[in-house]
Amino acid sequence: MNKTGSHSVIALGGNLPLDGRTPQQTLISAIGEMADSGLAVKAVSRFYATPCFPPGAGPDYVNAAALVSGPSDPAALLRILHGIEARFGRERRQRWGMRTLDLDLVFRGDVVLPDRETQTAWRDLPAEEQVRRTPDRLILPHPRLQDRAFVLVPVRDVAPDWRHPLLGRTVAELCAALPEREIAGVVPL
Ligand code: A4P
Ligand code: MG
Repeated sequence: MNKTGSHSVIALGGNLPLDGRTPQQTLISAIGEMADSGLAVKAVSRFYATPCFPPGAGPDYVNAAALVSGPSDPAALLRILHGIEARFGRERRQRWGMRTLDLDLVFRGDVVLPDRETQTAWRDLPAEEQVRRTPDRLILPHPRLQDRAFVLVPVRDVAPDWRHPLLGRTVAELCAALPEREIAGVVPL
């Protein structure tokens, strides 16, 4: 089994300061909290400055990714992540709104949740629906993973060879499929 077989990758992002600390400092502290919450942090990506998506919706983000091993139940892992977000002042006001800290579960091994059809339906959601509809349950792999340079580039640092269980492509291949301009916008700090 490859190294990501029983591991999870968490995408970290933030674009608002918290108590005078920069988003990068918040992300570093959040990784410390993961370890304190019982997750074994195996690798951390570089930190990147990334243009806000959608464009103009706020300041640039800092994004990173962490490879962890944790509870075998991905829902239990997401609960831990939500607890950490709450401790770092995250308020859910607006979908895709500005935030001090966003922790998304990108994948857990090759687990597909809740099932192939539902994951595929969320993945294929038309762009105009994506901002309007929020899943009420855990979707794995994260349905927007393959579209986003600000997720794929940090994830490539920690898990380049992980293969998407439904798309059949590795993270490195998914990255290579994105427009070069989008990859170039993700700049190491
Ligand atoms: N949910 C379902 N599946 C998952 C999963 N795999 N990981 C549920 C995490 N959560 C998952 O998430 C909404 C609901 O999705 C939750 O109930 C959760 O149980 P949320 O974190 O409450 O809301 P959100 O963060 O606004 O949504 P989401 O989908 O995490 O937002 P995105 O799509 O991550 O967008 N621009 C740059 N440059 N960098 C960024 O990091 N982030 C966003 C947030 C927008 N623009 C950005 C960035
Ligand atoms: Mg989120």
